[in-house]
Amino acid sequence: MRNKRILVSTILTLLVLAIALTGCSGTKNTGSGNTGTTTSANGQGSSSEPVTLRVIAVTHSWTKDLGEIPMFNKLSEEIGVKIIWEQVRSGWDEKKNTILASGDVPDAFIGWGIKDSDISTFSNVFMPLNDLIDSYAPNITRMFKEQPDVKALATANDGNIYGLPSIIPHRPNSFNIHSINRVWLNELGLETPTTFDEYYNVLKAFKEQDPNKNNKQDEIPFDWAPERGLFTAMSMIGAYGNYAEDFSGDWTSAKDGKFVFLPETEDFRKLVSYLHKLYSEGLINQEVFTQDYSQFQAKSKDPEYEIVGSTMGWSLEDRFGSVYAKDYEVLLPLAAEKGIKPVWPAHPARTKYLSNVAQITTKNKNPEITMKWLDGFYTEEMSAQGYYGSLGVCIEKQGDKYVVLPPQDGMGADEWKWTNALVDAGLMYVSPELDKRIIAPESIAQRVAHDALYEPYFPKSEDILPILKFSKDDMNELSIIKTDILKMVDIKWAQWIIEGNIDAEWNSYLNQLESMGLSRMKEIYQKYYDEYLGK
Ligand SMILES: [Ca+2]
Repeated sequence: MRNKRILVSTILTLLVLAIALTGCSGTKNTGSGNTGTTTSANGQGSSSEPVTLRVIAVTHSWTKDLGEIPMFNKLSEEIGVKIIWEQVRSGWDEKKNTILASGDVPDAFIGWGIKDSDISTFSNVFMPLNDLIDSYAPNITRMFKEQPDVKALATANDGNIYGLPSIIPHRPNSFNIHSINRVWLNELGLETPTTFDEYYNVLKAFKEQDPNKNNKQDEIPFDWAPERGLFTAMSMIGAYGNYAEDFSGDWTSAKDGKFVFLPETEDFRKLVSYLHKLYSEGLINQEVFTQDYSQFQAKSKDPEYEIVGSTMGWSLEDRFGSVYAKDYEVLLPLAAEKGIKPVWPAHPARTKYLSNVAQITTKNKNPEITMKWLDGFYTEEMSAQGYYGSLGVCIEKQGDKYVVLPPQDGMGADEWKWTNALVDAGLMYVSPELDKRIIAPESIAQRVAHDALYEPYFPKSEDILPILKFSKDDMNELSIIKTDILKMVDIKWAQWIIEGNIDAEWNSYLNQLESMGLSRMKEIYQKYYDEYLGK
């Protein structure tokens, strides 16, 4: 599994890859069922036949057939298009290159399918959208005017916009939460740990003292998500007081305006040594590197007993389900030693902005109406539904407010929204002003409150690596170097935590990174970072 590359630009990307590993069902097709007459709103004359568009949508595995989601059907009807959805819930990475290389591409992509690197590799497939936006997209134009930084994020190095961005509601600054079982701490009479040594002692007690009281040593003291990504123990590298990962999935960071590659730092070496000690004593899930994302999620929601003591993840509810979640609490950042002020990763631009949520292909014979349709997602009313789901089902208008309704069908709030909306794969513009008028459900309000607990530990802005936009050539070069380097980092990260021996191998590992192009990689990053800083 480690050969799977994770290029995470957003939480969505991580999740879709995680889901891809679960081997869920593949492509589904659904007609929108939205036939009948349309108005001339499409600008194509008064034709009664809607324009048919073939759209590949790469979504979360929980998302229902898009043709069954009321807000999307309403939009299609208003614009005068009939969407033939090809919805991909897993395995997209394996299909993507074949589709892009074959030339048999759809009229448009939406969701998580396409990244900057795909656009530069298959540049003849994607249409520059700048003129179409100017002429046919008043809502997107408004977003760009009000939020110029999101326009900058969407603009490629050649000045063109190939993929549309989004701004989503109710976002914390940090993706990751470190959690601990409060009931177990109470049961065993333990203090909340604040240092690595204290954490070790707590995990040991969790393992040995049967805190879930079933007379079995079934406790998993500490667990994190498989693969490089958002919810791993790499977030603990801030325990040494220096670095915070940037949540790119590439384990990159910054310090005082300088690019940093975390896996070559002393802090990485020390963190891995510490984690090896925990692993070798059975305090870390022994399957942490071989489990897939759904197994990781299933362990913390074991229907019989709480078995996970401490873990990483998006939220308490997401990790433990609504019943167990109340037994857990946020664990504030641990210090490697007493006296160190730890850092916890945060990256507001990555948590609040999405890039590349939609593209139009050069094969599309109706780009104007396609752009009108895409722009329709960015109206206030569609944007208010974009994250939580359709009006009347998931959200209710009360005056100028949009109130998120409770989940149905026995689902938690997360599952309910992922089922009924594109969420982090969606097209929307939630302005700061609209954000306040969308009234969050309790679980989301709680997630934002938990984020605030970490705020005193967030890195200063000079220590957050911004989202950089590389030229095609530099991106291609970076991509080749990073493929080799990250493959080796993945192998050594797992191997050293399981087997130890990092100190003996450290220098030869650094030499290997160097021979794979580490200096050149850092040079490219620094060049764009300097440009970003206006140096
Ligand atoms: Ca037990």
